[in-house]
Amino acid sequence: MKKKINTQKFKYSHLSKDVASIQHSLADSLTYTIGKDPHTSTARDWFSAAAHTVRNRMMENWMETMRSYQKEDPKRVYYLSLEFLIGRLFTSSMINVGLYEPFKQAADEMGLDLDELREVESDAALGNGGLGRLAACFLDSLSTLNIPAHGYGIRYEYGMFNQQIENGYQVEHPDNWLRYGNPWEFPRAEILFCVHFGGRVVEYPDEEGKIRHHWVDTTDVMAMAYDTPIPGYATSTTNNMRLWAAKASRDFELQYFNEGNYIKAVQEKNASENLSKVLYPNDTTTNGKELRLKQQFFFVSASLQDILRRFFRNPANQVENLPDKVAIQMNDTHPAVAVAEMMRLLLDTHHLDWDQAWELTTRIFSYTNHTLLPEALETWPVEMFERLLPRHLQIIYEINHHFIRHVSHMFPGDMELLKRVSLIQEEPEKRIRMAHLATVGSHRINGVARLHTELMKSTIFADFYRICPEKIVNMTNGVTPRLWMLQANNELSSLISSKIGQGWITDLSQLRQLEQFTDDSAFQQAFRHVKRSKKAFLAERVQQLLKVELNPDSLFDVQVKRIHEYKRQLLNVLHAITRYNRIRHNRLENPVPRTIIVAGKAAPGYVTAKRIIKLINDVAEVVNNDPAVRGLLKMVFIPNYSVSTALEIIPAADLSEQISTAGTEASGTGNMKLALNGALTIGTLDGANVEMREEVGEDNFFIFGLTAAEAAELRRDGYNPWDYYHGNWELREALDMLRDGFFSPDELTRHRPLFDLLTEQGDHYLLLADYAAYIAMQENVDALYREQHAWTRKSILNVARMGKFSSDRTISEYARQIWQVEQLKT
Ligand code: 26Q
Repeated sequence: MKKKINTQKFKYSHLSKDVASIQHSLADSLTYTIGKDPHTSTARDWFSAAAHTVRNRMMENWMETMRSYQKEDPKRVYYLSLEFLIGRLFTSSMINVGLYEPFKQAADEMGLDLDELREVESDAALGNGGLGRLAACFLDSLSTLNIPAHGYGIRYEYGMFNQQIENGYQVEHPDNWLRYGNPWEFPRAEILFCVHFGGRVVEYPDEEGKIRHHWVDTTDVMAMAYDTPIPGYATSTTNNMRLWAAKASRDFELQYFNEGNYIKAVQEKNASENLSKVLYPNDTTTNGKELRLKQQFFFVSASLQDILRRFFRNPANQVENLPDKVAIQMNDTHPAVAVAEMMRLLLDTHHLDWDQAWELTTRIFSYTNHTLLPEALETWPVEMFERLLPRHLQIIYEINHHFIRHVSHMFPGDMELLKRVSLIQEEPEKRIRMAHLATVGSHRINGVARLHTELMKSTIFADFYRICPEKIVNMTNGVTPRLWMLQANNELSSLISSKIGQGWITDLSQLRQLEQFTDDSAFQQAFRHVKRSKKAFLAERVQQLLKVELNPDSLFDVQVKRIHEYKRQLLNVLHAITRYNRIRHNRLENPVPRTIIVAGKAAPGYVTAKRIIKLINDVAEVVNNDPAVRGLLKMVFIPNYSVSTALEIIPAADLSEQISTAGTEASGTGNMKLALNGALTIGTLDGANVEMREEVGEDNFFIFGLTAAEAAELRRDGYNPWDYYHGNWELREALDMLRDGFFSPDELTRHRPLFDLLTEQGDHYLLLADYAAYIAMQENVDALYREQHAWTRKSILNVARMGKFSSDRTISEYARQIWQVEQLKT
């Protein structure tokens, strides 16, 4: 802008949050922004008007927050994540900015059905599962705690695929979530960074004769920012989530002239914009696709340029003070190339010497590990790096050189150790180990639950733990109570607030005050009433969707999470089959009606996971249609598990299935969401289950099965699943039904591969070893459920004692122990 703005003349109307003002805005938005009159408006038009009405009421706080950050220039946290599993923002935003009640009234008075409107919004499903949802919960907590923070990620045009079940099989459909526009994002066409790929490195001596490096002849892609405001709960702090979209660079246009090949140039332009096209839908096995590495570097490069630009905007900031103003958290190894990119910027652009650049880099970065599974550890072929990021490869080699020298001084002569910790894996082909790069380049690395962190120290990071024990710390996960209680379960939240006030919403440890009502029969009754109504609502949904009738008085037994062998949905199925056999052969004394609910997506290339989905649907089909079951058992697979469906399923659960093989689930967060909504947990001593049991008390938790140590020992000593097969006739009966096609009369061999997996192929996740203990514990579950009071008592105690698992607590720990950032006063 050439002319200076006369701020005297710059006056916007302050938007208040009373009912009349909301109604006025709705009318204005519909008329002036949407361009519709109320008689021809569709639900989507009204949703858009409503979203704009809410969004407008976040703008002042957002701008004020950004202004104050710029003015005060506090130390900031940058959360780098390839995934943000946000879900819908309409209700969350209203809750956080205090608009929920007046908006409801405003809508009611106008004859608008708020429930219908909110269903119009697409989920922002920019994540696979736990890791992506954790990032979204963290953003909510960062704003709520008034911590200066920025989320950085990719604006995928297509998020997590939509799952349809056709004939019992998973079919993936693209998630075109932006089709009708996204009311929460602000495109920032002027915030544009150039990201380089390919080319080559040239060395040249500078004026002082020092060797410098130029990365030249690159192919460039532009990164354009899209900003989404993230309001905290009951605070004015509104942080920013900045997602990058790929845009072709002008180079592609110039090529039209140079090469005279218009069509080819447009094709290449298109190809470069493919970078941010789609989220990779695998959550465990890393797939070594080049496009994925490009996505990683694309968002890392743009984010670091943005971070440094902001830092240098304050003339008082000098490069050596970077760690006083910048803390960067890497969500798993997906952004780990940031370590090399930061080094490149400090060395090649800011001309620091190696030691200083390295010291700054390690003080800035920290890394969160989310898995111990070896197949999930990211590595990239050196050859691919050389082609796409030749300068970064040089830098990684140099980092490795310095690190290996350091280790060899600490542990002279231990060549095996050097091989194990090297950033480069040599066999069978040369690959870069991203977890090693992230670890060496960070001052702190953390696990996501106590057991997980201890296993990091004793297994995959054992060598690093010897080299620098103080680097590995624990940050037990948490979830935001604003989404997973207030929004998911308004009824439960109101009941709680009526007893202990609203302090628990931002200080979840206050839930402990509920303990005094555990045996209060009026409270028990109200508590049960909430659960019953949530179950009835879910039953209605399932009826509409699947045409299966659920009995809301049966025990709702819920397993919702990605489908994976280690999470052992198959163990759940073995229990379902066993229960079915007991019912139809009248082997149950005092049967408790049960509804087994499963939901979750399988990675599209994960054949076994997809077979498990088909099996669940096949078993459900048989069980739900066998008159011998007499209403004592139902089984449903709810399609397309997502944040939105989670909000409907989780509050309706009586029992939470957390049954991974001990030592495999890093933390789990669904376990926390379910317990906070009053479900009792049946689970193994895995991930955060261990700490949940510690909090709620072992009498209030159904723990079964091998411990992580026992599981490791059993495998080491030679595990033979056939021993369990032959040693337990009910297990054998259930497995034989799979083998013989009992549940697949139209194709008798369909479930053979799953039978084989659990027998001949060694049952890697020890399902057969845990089967008997699991079945026995399910009998205890039934026994307790028969005693309504005893069950409700434990359910209340679970809610009361889950306060530790708020993401506010988690974020406070990161802020103090890793980032050293302060909560701002508001
Ligand atoms: C990596 C490379 C290429 C393509 C995809 C990926 C990829 C993507 C997503 C690898 C892993 C993920 C997601 C992992 C994840 O969700 N882990 C879960 O993180 C939760 C939050 O810490 C934990 O609670 C869960 O235990 C853990 O499984």
